[in-house]
Amino acid sequence: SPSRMADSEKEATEAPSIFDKIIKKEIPSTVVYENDKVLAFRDIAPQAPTHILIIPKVKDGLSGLSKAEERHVEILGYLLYIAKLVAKQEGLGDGFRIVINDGNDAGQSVYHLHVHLLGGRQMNWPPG
Ligand code: DGP
Repeated sequence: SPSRMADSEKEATEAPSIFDKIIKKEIPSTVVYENDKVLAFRDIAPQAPTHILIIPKVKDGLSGLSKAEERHVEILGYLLYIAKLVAKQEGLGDGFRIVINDGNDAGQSVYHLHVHLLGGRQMNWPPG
């Protein structure tokens, strides 16, 4: 739990990322959905015809899913619900994929929790 984390680890989970600047509109992005809790915007390096990132506006220590605590349960569920709404908005009636990369082995590059929504083509399994 955060109370057991070393100060350096707490710093890492709270460190700002490029997504803070996207939330504050200091960096432009193509927003497809927004409310007081979440922001959904197009990925800068799309891996499918539709590739959207859905993020919580308040990070609250969620640098990645591995940092989730019980207090995050509501926002975690909400992110998936918004992913479903955005999938519908994007016309992904034939299917879509949700991805959360966590940590080095998954190739996570931005340490602010984000749900990838991918669609518009046939997805492969297993993923790379
Ligand atoms: P991940 O590898 O799971 O941490 O995904 C991070 C994603 O964020 C990656 O697919 C590229 C995207 N990304 C990084 N910087 C920016 C940016 O400045 N704008 C947008 N729209 N997407 C970004």
